[in-house]
Amino acid sequence: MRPLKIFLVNLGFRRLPLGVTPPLGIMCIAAYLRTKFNVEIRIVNQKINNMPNAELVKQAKAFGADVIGLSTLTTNAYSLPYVTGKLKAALPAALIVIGGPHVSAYGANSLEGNLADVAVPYEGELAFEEVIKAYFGGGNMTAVPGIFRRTGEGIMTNPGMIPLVENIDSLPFAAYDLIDLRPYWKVQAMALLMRRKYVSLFSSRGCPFGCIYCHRIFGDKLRLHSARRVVEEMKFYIKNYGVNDFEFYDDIFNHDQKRLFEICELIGKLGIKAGLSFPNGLRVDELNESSIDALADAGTYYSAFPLESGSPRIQKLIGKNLNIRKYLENVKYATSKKIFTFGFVMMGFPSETEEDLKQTLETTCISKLHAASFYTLTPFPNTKVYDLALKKNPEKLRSINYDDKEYSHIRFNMTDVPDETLFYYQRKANRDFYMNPSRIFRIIRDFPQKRRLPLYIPEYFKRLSKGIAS
Ligand code: B12
Ligand code: SF4
Repeated sequence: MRPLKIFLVNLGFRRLPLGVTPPLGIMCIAAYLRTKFNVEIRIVNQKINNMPNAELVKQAKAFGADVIGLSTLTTNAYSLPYVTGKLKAALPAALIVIGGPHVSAYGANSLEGNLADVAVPYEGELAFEEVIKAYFGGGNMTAVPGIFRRTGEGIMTNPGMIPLVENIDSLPFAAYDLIDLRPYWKVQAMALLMRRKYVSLFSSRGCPFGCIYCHRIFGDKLRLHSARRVVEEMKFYIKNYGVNDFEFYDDIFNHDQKRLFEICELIGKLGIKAGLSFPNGLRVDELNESSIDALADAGTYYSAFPLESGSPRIQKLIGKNLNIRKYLENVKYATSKKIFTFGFVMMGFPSETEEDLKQTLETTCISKLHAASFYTLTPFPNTKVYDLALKKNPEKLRSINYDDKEYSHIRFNMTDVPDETLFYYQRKANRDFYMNPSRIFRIIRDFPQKRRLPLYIPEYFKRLSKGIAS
């Protein structure tokens, strides 16, 4: 029997100054499906070369896809009507499945306005396997729990929860062999770095915290790869791709301290000078001097240090409940270990007051962070903050256009203060935080790619004028 042809796409375009990362979601799906079926898989990451939608469709047709899997964030989902429409016309017999964070956010609504057949929210491996079995193996599509289906009677939701992989060590390594890594080494990754040979890794799934702005794609139970498995995977990439630099995208890499120490110890035994970065952040108040030492000794040179808010009231409201004192201590210590510390800060929460904004500004300015981004809250559907904003500010919420939005250019105001006040504090934060000779000195001293620093100047000026010019 000929192999089933599966065409997997990471949708969306790369807009400067954003980076582009290996499409781990569809690479994990591909690696898993090929252990289950006789398949030929093609992976396309539209973001790496900004491949036009029409070209995407042409390639799927030339490949002769039986199944098309489209992975999308909400910001990229505006392509779905065009892409699924053209794919249906070009390959009428193919099964079109959509998945990824957008489906987790929009649920059954993710099938509205496009021609996809099935939508899979949350973790994809087991559900996609079941969908393929049902469609091609004479099974029953109504029996796959938690998915959304287009039927003659409309869009249906299957009862039950998407099945999750219990022991994630049983999953194969992401299918790096199905992408060409070289273009990724030339462009900015998730860390603000480029031109380095790296791979991206996910060493855990799920998160036990409950921040109100987050979807928690992988559920609320933390499932960990064992330390041994994490380092085996690193060894595999070192051997097969000649890399020694690793970007971890975990939601909460350091929650299990014992594992953190084990991983760092095993990395120490690899006999190479590894570079580690955590551009999606660490839970900073769960660090301490020993774990920071272990991370630094294992090669950590860059990490996001998410603060979100310097106001204890807002910390409580958003369910992050970060211990701000510990945050500041750990940032200081990590910075003293020459780890480049990048703060994530959000402004614009529902009910946020001028006093809260001031506290956030002051906390970031007294911190030893090297750099920080002051984002504006974007409430995504299927999060608690969305529901909160819907109650307080329904008109503003309905006017949000998510298409192609980028981190720092978003300007929604869900607070109780006027736009002028919110954006004044964002501009002031950018000004006061960076116009600090000691910080500028530390940035120049510790940024891993000093020659790139001038490239950030235009972006910095854009942020300084946020709310005035844009
Ligand atoms: C790396 C990353 C990025 C990369 C690009 C990622 C990409 N896919 O293109 C960069 C740095 C560019 C980025 C940018 C942004 N990101 Co981002 N990012 C991440 C991060 C940290 C890791 C993604 C990852 O590799 N995950 C690991 C893989 C294994 O998981 P996965 O992709 O979700 O795939 C699994 C399932 O979703 C599912 N699945 C995925 N695809 C498919 C396809 C099919 C057919 C099926 C059946 C299943 C399926 O199965 C997979 C395996 O179980 C996540 C956080 C997270 N926890 O995932 C946020 C996350 C994806 N980002 C998010 C956001 C909000 C953004 C921004 C919009 C931020 C902003 N305000 O500017 C921008 C988007 C800008 C743009 N215009 O594109 C949100 C998405 C919310 C949403 N509703 O879309 C996330 C989930 C963070 C969060 N907790 O809210 N991001
Ligand atoms: S710690 Fe991160 S992954 Fe966990 S709920 Fe908060 S934002 Fe989401």
